[in-house]
Amino acid sequence: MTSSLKYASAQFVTSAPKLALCPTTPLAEVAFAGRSNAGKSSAINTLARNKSLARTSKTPGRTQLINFFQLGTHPYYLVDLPGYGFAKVPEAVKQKWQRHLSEYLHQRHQLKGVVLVMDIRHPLTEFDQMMLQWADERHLPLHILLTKADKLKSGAAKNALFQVQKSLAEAGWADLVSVQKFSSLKREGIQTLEQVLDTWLLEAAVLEKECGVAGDTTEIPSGSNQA
Ligand SMILES: Nc1nc2c(ncn2[C@@H]2O[C@H](COP(=O)(O)OP(=O)(O)O)[C@@H](O)[C@H]2O)c(=O)[nH]1
Ligand SMILES: [Mg+2]
Repeated sequence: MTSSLKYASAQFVTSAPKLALCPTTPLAEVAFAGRSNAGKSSAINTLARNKSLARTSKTPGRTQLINFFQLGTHPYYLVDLPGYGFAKVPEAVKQKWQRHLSEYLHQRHQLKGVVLVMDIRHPLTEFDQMMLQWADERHLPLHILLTKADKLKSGAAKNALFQVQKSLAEAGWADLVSVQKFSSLKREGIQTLEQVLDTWLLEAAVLEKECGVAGDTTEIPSGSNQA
């Protein structure tokens, strides 16, 4: 199935260091969160079919801004959040970032869902669990990308997926959280991800239309596949 939204048309719009400076436009957005170096920016680039859109880095912790990418002229943003969990940063800076991230996730009303990116070889870290907790507190849907799946043999990757699903079920997260394998290198899993984002963003558009949110006069793209 092809996607209704034009992810390949994503373009950089702006960066913000914290919630108070994020764009105030009424666009619906989905945020990519995860440990530093997990593969967030690469996943956005893979989705956008543009290797140089979001800056990727071999040096963890360099991106400390919230980066907004708009889908062409559609009223939607993909948001690249700063990574957490990198070691070489003073504790005070880590605390500050954790606060900014928490504020964004708890209070950003344009946020319709979180894509939590994890290295398939190191899933469900303590920070990842905190993100799950924060999303749950707001009843936000969350989709886990187990990325760098190309680093494991097929059987081991399937097993990693199964183990994460099992842990989510045991922790009572299974209802609100979905999970898939992904590889930016092999471009594996793009369609599954697009379907999830389509659902979140197009549902948000329908709800806003029905509720008559001021300022949003944008058409919902035709051929949308929401239920
Ligand atoms: N093999 C492989 N490497 C990846 C994949 N995704 C990202 N990387 C590499 O992992 C490093 C960190 O990626 P980046 O997207 O910058 O991570 P971020 O800090 O979460 O935004 C870079 O060297 C990427 O080339 C993947 O799917 N497969
Ligand atoms: Mg990045």
